Amino acid sequence: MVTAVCTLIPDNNSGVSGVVRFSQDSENSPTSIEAEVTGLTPGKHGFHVHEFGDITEGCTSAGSHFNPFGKTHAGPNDENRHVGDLGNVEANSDGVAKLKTQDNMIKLTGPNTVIGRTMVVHVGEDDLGRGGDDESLKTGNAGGRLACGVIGVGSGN
Ligand SMILES: [Cu+2]
Ligand SMILES: [Zn+2]
Repeated sequence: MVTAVCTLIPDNNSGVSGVVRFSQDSENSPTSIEAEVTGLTPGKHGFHVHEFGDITEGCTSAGSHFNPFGKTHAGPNDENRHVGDLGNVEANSDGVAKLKTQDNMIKLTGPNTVIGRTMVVHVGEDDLGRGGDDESLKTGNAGGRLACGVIGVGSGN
């Protein structure tokens, strides 16, 4: 089993933080993802793996959605999507979002591992590529970046 972990750190004093944990039994098995994010406004917030493990200029320097196969933006259940497209987390009235899912495109081993890349939580809801405009097919119109963190090797390996 391979595990990975990401501590989400607030960008521009957003007050949003969290932890994301990943585990994958073997190279071809789905990756389990568990996230808890706090300090959000209630509702949906875009949640993606971005390309670079670079947060030197805050979450902006993490670049675009991780997209090693050159696809357009979509949702986690779509076959054609960015690898990093995990859709949304949804915060309750206390501003806490919990996500527990499995994903077949997120890998923790091999050339397209997400370890060393960055998780980002957004201000707005990801429209999953169904917004009907160009931006929807790039970013899902999820808006600015509230928190991010580089995905690192987990202690459970
Ligand atoms: Cu994003
Ligand atoms: Zn995307």
